[in-house]
Amino acid sequence: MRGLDRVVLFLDLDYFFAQVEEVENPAYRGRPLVVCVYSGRDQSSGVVSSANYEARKYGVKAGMPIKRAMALLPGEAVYLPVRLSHYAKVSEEVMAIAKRYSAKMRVESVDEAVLDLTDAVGGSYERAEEYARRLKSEILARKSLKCSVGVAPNRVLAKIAADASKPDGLKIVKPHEVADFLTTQPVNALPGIGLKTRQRLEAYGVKTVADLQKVEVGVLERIFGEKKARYVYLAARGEFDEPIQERGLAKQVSKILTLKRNTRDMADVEAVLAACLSEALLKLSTLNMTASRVGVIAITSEIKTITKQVEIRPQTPYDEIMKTLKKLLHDVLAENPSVMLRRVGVRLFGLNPIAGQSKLTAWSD
Ligand code: DCP
Ligand code: CA
Ligand code: CA
Repeated sequence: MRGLDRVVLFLDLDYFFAQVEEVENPAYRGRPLVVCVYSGRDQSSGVVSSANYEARKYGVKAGMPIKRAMALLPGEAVYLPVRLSHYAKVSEEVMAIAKRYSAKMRVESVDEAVLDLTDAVGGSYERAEEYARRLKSEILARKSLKCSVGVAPNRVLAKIAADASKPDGLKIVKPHEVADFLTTQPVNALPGIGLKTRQRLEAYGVKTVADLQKVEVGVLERIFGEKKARYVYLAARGEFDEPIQERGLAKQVSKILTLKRNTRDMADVEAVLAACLSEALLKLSTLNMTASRVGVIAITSEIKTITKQVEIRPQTPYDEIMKTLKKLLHDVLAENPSVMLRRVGVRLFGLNPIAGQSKLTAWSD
């Protein structure tokens, strides 16, 4: 006898940080709104963390320098500083709502969760659709937040479905619909394939997932390396599957970003480092952990990795950690006078749970 069809639901909150600000400040509704990570160099240096759809109409997106966003946006636009611990709290509340739909849930990031609904809905996609609708309306009713939801036979497909349905979307991909749904998607619809990889694939004439399915494993291995090639091979066929389990306790959190160009200029690197720190701190606060060490990661134009770390007090404020990181990076550059930086990152380690608070990954009903 065949087992139940697997039913996986992926939840992604729409323009999350910006939406939280919009919901809590109704006066901003309808205006372009940008949540910013200020690097502290001057009043408007730093990067965009999240933009609402009004701002996106002008071409503003996450990761863009704030100055660039200001040049694109009209005068009525609203610029707000990130409030990471607040978004983490809102995130926890949303995740607590979602958790009631399935005990098999994993929080993937501050605004994403994946739920295995197979048992809860007895393998029925009709019931799964009802679940998804109820989940969306419950999050809207209780938190005033819109989200996009995908339901499909595995996590990768469910995430692609959620992304494809944004904003305020719901997309169900039943097992017999997988092949048609996938083939029409652009390659970068696959999680893990970003804009850079898309460009590399275009050089091989590969644009859609259908094209990607025709690429031989050997070629995939040359492009992606062995491990990722296996993922890409299976994901392109809708077959990459893994059980949905809660994660174990994290030992460290990190975030690395690629610089616009190879450089040794601190002014270029600072904003990117600030964005890395804010994402790393965000992950930390979603885990309800504190860090006792912080490190800078520098990856050179020759792909050599240099790291440097120091101890910090638990719950050291953002600005202070940023100062420490700048100093560490400054030392890295001084000790390696000829290197050019290609990527930089931030790592937080020596993690400990914050006492007395619930922890996302340890929830159960
Ligand atoms: N984020 C950030 N810097 C980035 C990307 C994201 O600070 N470069 C933060 C802000 C986002 C949140 O993480 O609100 C979630 O990231 P998403 O990529 O899901 O972006 P949004 O939720 O803002 O947009 P979407 O509606 O496309 O999901
Ligand atoms: Ca989102
Ligand atoms: Ca997301």
